[in-house]
Amino acid sequence: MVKIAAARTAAAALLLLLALPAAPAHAAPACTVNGAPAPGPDITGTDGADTIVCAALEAADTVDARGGDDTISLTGTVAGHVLAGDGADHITLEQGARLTETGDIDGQAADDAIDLRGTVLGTVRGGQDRDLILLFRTADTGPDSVIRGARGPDVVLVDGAVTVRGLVEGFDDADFIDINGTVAPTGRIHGDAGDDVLHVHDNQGEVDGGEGVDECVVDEGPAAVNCP
Ligand SMILES: [Ca+2]
Ligand SMILES: [Ca+2]
Ligand SMILES: [Ca+2]
Repeated sequence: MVKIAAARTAAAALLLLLALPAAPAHAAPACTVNGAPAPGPDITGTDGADTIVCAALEAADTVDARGGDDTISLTGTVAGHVLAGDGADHITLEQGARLTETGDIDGQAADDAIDLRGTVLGTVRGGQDRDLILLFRTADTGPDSVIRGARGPDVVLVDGAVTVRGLVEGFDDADFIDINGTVAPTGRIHGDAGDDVLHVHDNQGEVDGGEGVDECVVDEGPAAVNCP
C-alpha cells in the first residue's frame, strides 16, 4: 500500500509539473565568444584569436575582440560598437544583417578584412594599416553611411550590384577604391590624401581624388575632381 501511495504521489507530482506553465525562455544572449554566451553591454575577447558571433548589438553594447587574429560575425541588427583590436582580424556583416546609423565597425590596428554583405547605415573603418573592405552584391548603403579605409594604404572593392548612397573614403595614404556599381546623387567617393586610384562605374554623385597624384576613371557620369 505504501508503494502504491508513493507511486500515486509521484504521478500527481508529475502531472502538476506538466500542468505548470513553461518557464519563461531566457532571452538569448546577443553574442557568443568562443561558443560561450556573452551578454552585453561589454562583450570582450581575449588577447588570442577569438571567434565572436553577435545576433544583435544595442547602441550601448561594445564588442572588443582585443589582440590576436579574431573572427567576428554579425548576423542581425547592430546598433553598437565593434572593435577588432590589434591583429589581422576578419569581420563579416552577414547577408540580412543591418549596421544602423548608431552602429560602427572598426578594424583597428593591423591588416584587417571586412566583408559587408548586409545593409550599412552606420560607419565602417579599416583602422590603421592595410585593410581590405569588400561590399558584396547583397550589400546596401544609406545616405549617412561612411566606409573609410582610414590610415594606411587600403583597398575598398564594391560589387556592381551595389549602390553607394553615402561616403566611401580612403583617408590617408595611397588607397585603391573600385566602385563597380552606382554612386547615387547622395554618394561621395573620396581618395583624400595620398596617391589614390579610384574607379567608379556609374557616377551620379561626387568622385574626388583629394590631395596627392591620383588616378581616376569614371565610366559614366561627371568626371572626378582633384584628379589630373
Ligand atoms: Ca582577441
Ligand atoms: Ca584582434
Ligand atoms: Ca586595420
